[in-house]
Order: sequence, then structure tokens, then C-alpha cells
Amino acid sequence: MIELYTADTPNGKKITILLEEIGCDFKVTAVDLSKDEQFKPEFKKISPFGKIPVIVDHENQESIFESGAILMYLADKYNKFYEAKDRNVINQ
Ligand SMILES: N[C@@H](CCC(=O)N[C@@H](CS)C(=O)NCC(=O)O)C(=O)O
Repeated sequence: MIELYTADTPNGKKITILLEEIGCDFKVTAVDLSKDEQFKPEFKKISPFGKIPVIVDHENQESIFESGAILMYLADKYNKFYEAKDRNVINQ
């Protein structure tokens, strides 16, 4: 299961959109930026720059930050929307 730490921002929403389109099991954990929750030491263990979005893949305990890196990880893991032959174009 994927856990998404996010807030109501475009960078956060783009991960939710991909997770919905993939149709995989995921859980959302809200991070309240207005309360500086992104700077809590516990959160900074998975997001060293204190930013959302971040995911934790509970299948392998891997955590990933940076929305582009998250999109690539998820598309690769679930083998959707990320054809090997089109990757350079998609990455742009
Ligand atoms: N390049 C990063 C940007 C992440 C980012 O700027 N996140 C913002 C919300 S969209 C954030 O966490 N802001 C809180 C802060 O800077 O304190 C990405 O694409 O994930």
C-alpha cells in the first residue's frame, strides 16, 4: 500500500491524480502546511527539505520525495503511463 503525505496544493494533487488513475490501494495522510507540520522532525525523516508531497511504499518501506520522482516511481512500479520507448518524452 502507498501512503501519500500531502496537502491541497498542485504538487500534492498531481500525485493523487496519478494514484487514482492507476487504481492502486493508497492512503492519504494530510500535512497541514499552515501549522508547519512539514517541519516536524518525524516528517523530515522522509522529506529532508520539509516539503510535500512524499510517499511511503509500505511494501518495501521505501520513501520518496519530489513530485516528479514520485510520479516516475509509481508509473514504473505499476507499469502504467510510462512506456519504456516514450520515457524521454514523458520525463520532459
Ligand atoms: N519540487 C518539489 C516542490 C515541493 C513543494 O514546493 N511543496 C510545497 C507545497 S506545493 C511545500 O511543501 N511547501 C511548504 C514549505 O515550503 O514550507 C516537488 O515537485 O515536489
